[in-house]
Amino acid sequence: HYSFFQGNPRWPPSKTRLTYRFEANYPTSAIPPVARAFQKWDAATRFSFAQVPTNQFSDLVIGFFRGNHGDGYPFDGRGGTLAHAFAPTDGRFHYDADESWSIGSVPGSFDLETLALHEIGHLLGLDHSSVSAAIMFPTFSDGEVKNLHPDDIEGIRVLY
Ligand code: TQI
Ligand code: CA
Ligand code: ZN
Ligand code: ZN
Repeated sequence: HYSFFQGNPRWPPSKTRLTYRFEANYPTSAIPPVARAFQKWDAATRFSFAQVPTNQFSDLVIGFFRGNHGDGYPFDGRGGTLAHAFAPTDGRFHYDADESWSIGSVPGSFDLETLALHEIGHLLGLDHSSVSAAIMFPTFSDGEVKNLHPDDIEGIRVLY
């Protein structure tokens, strides 16, 4: 079953359009899988998402960082934490640049789109789920590709 963060933080109900941009040194190969993840959340919720240029204001900001990168949650090299995102309405979503990233299922690598689906869930206000097929379930392996599950969609619909 889905869950929310302490105090149910969420985007203001009037805010249905959320913009996102990439920051700093991101691989351009990450743009299409991240865009697909936003499209899937877009189709399943009241939100619409639009990418804006790197130098413009946006609600959500996506970056690739290694080690200590100034937000108090240092990455840990290969293994361990893969990515993190903050609860509403912070908007920051970081990938660990030291991980091996892939597009689709590649043993030993992590699928950029599946990670984005999970971290966008956090950006929107979902915490972890007890449903093993849910994107918000707290276990994820290399080579695994997952999709949004009715439990994730129900969680977002209840929150908003
Ligand atoms: N990163 C953790 C995660 O995204 C970071 C984290 C732990 C977190 N608790 C949180 C972020 C609460 C926001 C709110 O869950 S991770 C998984 C999972 C990670 C973990 O790199 O360990 C997935 C990334 F859920 F399988 F454990 C993606 Cl799917
Ligand atoms: Ca790591
Ligand atoms: Zn970070
Ligand atoms: Zn998580």
